[in-house]
Amino acid sequence: MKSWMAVVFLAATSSFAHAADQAISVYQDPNCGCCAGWVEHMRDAGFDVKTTKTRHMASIKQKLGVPMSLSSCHTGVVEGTGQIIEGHVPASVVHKLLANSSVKGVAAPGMPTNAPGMGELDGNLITVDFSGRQFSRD
Ligand SMILES: [Cu+2]
Repeated sequence: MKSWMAVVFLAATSSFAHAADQAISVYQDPNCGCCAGWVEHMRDAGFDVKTTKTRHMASIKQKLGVPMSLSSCHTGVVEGTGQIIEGHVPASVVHKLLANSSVKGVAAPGMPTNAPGMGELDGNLITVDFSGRQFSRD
């Protein structure tokens, strides 16, 4: 009986942790159409995305520690871990980020046309961590 209860408890806590990992707050400019495209991509992949429209993206990025040189149109914060997602980062790369808590954030700098919300992945989309090192290629 006791071990059965322990199993139920573990299952409940791990699914709770999973849900928190999947919650992302996204800040975007009100006029950004491709931002909405990326949010849809993330929701399709099972992430729970909350969006905030704001005209103060530059100060938000600064506050969250996004390097100016890596900035894109929208900025996401993983609620469970505090990790940052800058721009049109594929959902598969966000999973890779979540698996490595030592990485503070990952960016798809600028507005790459071969990224989710912009266009089709072509195998050449490079994302970088916040020190500018390559994190993924898709
Ligand atoms: Cu964009």
